[in-house]
Amino acid sequence: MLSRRTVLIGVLAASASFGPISQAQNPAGGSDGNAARRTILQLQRRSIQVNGKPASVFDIRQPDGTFGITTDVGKPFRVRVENKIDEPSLIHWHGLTPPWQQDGVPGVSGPAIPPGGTADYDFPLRFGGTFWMHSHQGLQEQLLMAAPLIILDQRDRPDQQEVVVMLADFSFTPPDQIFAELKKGGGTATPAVTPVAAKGSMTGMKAGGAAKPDLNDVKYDAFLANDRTLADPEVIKVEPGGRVLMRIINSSAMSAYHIDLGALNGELIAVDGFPVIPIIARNFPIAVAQRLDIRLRIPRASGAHPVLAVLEGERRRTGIILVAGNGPVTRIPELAQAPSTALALDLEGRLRASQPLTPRKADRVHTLNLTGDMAKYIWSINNVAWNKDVPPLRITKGERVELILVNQTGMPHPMHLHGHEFQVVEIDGKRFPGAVRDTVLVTPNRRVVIAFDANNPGTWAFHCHLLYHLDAGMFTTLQYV
Ligand SMILES: [Cu+2]
Repeated sequence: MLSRRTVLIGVLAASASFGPISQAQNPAGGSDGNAARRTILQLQRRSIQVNGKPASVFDIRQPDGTFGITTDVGKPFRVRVENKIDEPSLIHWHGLTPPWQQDGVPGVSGPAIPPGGTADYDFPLRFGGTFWMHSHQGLQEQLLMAAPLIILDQRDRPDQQEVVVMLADFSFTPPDQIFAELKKGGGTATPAVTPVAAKGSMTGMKAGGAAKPDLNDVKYDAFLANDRTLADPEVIKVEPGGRVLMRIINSSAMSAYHIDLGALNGELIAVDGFPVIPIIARNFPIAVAQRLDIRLRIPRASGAHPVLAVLEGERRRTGIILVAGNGPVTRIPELAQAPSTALALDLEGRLRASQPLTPRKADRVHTLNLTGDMAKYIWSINNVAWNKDVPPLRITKGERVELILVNQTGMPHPMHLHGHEFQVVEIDGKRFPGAVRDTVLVTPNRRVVIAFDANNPGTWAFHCHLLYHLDAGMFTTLQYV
């Protein structure tokens, strides 16, 4: 018996029987008693200014204007998504562990929400931290269909100000055109795309033999921090002598950065929402889809403290400015003095989870070679570009599973597992109790092993989070009951 006055669309009626997700033709309200307690998220269009020009992008916002969601651990994640754009969409709760039907991957966890439709979500939040949400439909993420998803827990202190920074890469070229140009290869590339085919073979070996990664194969028009460039950055007032928790979310489609704290020391306390034994530094790498929670102690003197994100391998950067007291805000050039390095695995090798998985021998191991053809822009796993006929990787409920990720390409790949947190347990043969997280970078010619417990049965995506690699086929699924 449906107690809610919800009209189910045929295709989703089946999934409704698995769990509380349903897709309604009538919007929130009516006699739906839960509707009042649901957080509404509206997918819509909005206009922003980039480099002085208007751009139409997507938006995920509550009716009161709140961007994304901030909630508390222990509360249910009770959300209704309303699709107010003129194309199908579906939102993935990146890093959360919902029942698989609510994971938001079209064609894997359920169908997309049609224009004008809604979908309901209701599941417990097992842990706190910095997460995010984004469309998993087509290339919508490139047009900023993403928002913060912050789950407060006992780590959040009343005496600390929280600052969320969403990093994004932006192009005036439509995403499908960017993708088409990437697939055409280097010869006819427009300014939006670097001639990838000319940059090196797929193994990353150039003439002369030195391995050098291929980076940044899309040339973006701008890099945004909270929708703004360094020409007109967000300026955030902070308390002199106060504590600030920076929640940095890399929602970029294709771009990784070095977070540059300038003269401030930052205390890295969590990655991808999960606590680590703190590491103090002024520079932290962040790959696509990853998050960094960094605590700052603001000096007592008045002053401006830029928090910058420098594109890997380049001088281009973005960021925000923290201002304490009456500190003057000076313009920060959009180009750093020198190009940064490519992201490496040094920090990953030093990170230690403060709440590691219980040590245990793996019951099942899958080796996943990250493969590709740079010239044709086909990206794959074990040389199979994903399609609906690819069988899921088999695992069994209750197992400790290890995935051996071997990057056989010349590009770095940030690999994301849905529905489970995992622990990094090995890099290039060296075992260690590394960070618990949901997205790990595997740089060219390196081998990274992750471990997780098969405790959330269903069909789950595992993929490279570079948007065009994902769309080109570096994607697979795991399945168990
Ligand atoms: Cu990739």
